[in-house]
Amino acid sequence: MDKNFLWGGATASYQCEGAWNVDEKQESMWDHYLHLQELENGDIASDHYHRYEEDIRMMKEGGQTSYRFSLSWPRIIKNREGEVNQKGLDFYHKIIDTCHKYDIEPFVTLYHWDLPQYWEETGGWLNLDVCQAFEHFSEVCFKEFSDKIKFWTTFNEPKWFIVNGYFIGNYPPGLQNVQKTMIAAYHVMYASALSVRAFRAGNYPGQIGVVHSYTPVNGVNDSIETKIAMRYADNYCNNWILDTAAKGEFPIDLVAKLSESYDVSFMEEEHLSIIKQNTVDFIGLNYYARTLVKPYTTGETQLIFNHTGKKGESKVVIKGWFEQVKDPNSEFTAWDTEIYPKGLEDGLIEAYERYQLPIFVTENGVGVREDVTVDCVNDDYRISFMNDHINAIMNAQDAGCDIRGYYTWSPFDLYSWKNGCEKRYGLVAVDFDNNQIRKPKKSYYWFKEIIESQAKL
Ligand code: BGP
Repeated sequence: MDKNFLWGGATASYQCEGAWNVDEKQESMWDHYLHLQELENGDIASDHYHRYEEDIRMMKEGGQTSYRFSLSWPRIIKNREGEVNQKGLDFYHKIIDTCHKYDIEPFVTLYHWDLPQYWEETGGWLNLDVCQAFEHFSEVCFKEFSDKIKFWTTFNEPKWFIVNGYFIGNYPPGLQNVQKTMIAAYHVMYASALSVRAFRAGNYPGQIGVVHSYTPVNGVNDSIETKIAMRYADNYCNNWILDTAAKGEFPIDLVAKLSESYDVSFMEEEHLSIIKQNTVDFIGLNYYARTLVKPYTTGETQLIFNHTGKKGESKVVIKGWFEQVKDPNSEFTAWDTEIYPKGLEDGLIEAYERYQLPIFVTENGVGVREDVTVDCVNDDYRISFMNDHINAIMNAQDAGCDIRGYYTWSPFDLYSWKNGCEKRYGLVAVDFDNNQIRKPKKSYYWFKEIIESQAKL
């Protein structure tokens, strides 16, 4: 690996900070939704708000060279008028300064799903005004932090929060409406371009990208029908984010297909030209698994997401488009995620060929139930998972891809959206029931050795 290759872990404000109503932080759509539904929430999470120093120090002691985290919009902006909360800015200055103190490169996400509830109340991502509000929030952050930050990203995983929030309905705002899914998706990609435009206009140092939940698509066979299903799946899973952010255009065949049944008049020339002119400098790919598809044959659209950790619950069928299938030869986690490192290698090669932009693997990890009361969690499964995925990255680099970093999800245990805290990804165990005690797992030491051995090459 190149000497400048970044090795680290990724988190999201809502999933780790806690302190949900401290220091004038406003309510986010997730606070509101989970409180209303009386579900396990991130009110305290890993209490990173108060323990960030310890967490970042442990990253350093674990050999890591970068920390990917998100800025909470409702912590920084107080209201729809755009008033800034100095205490919110101060908190992120402390995070960033602590990173620099430990020689850790901060890698910033502007939006990791915690929309201020005061915007959700006006329609959230269905409201075009929210795009301008996001541009304002971005500008506040660029002005405040850009002398300390080299790597920015606009959105984390547009596909995941839009599809879950507007199509499946298992995330806030809990809608199941295709027309609204399209509008929200479009607004998010437009907002991302506005943020890139503000970044360029301010001539800030550093680079800006977007982060995508990448699921490279494979087919069950080589038939024409399967190839068509694969194209539908690729448009649905990947292209509307990556093509739009990296090439400045929505996939033409996707728009044509959707316009047969839905109203696409919200796509205005002025927005499209802003999207066209404001593409990203790099792409961040979060990789957990691929999507294996067969042609759609029969039945209604069905999207079931496994939040219980009981194997076999999930299902993805998009009527007329494709059906996701499970490879009988693969291993799956209790939450139905396929373990398939080869998908990362193939996917990186495909993405690099297609976009010719530097790539960061911005998330990769495995979620499991673990007993964290022991001295050191023996997570050999995580070691083997990470090892195979890091090898996949090396293979892709050998094939000529420009890959600049690897972030595991996550450097320490966090709250997992709708799954609660029992689905653990961390290299450091957090005992949520016992004073938030942190203890490195076996994988933490293993990762340190990998990073150090790479640095010696
Ligand atoms: C990604 C998100 C993260 C994180 C991770 C694990 O999609 O960017 O926020 O949560 O997946 O997912 P989960 O917590 O649902 O298992």
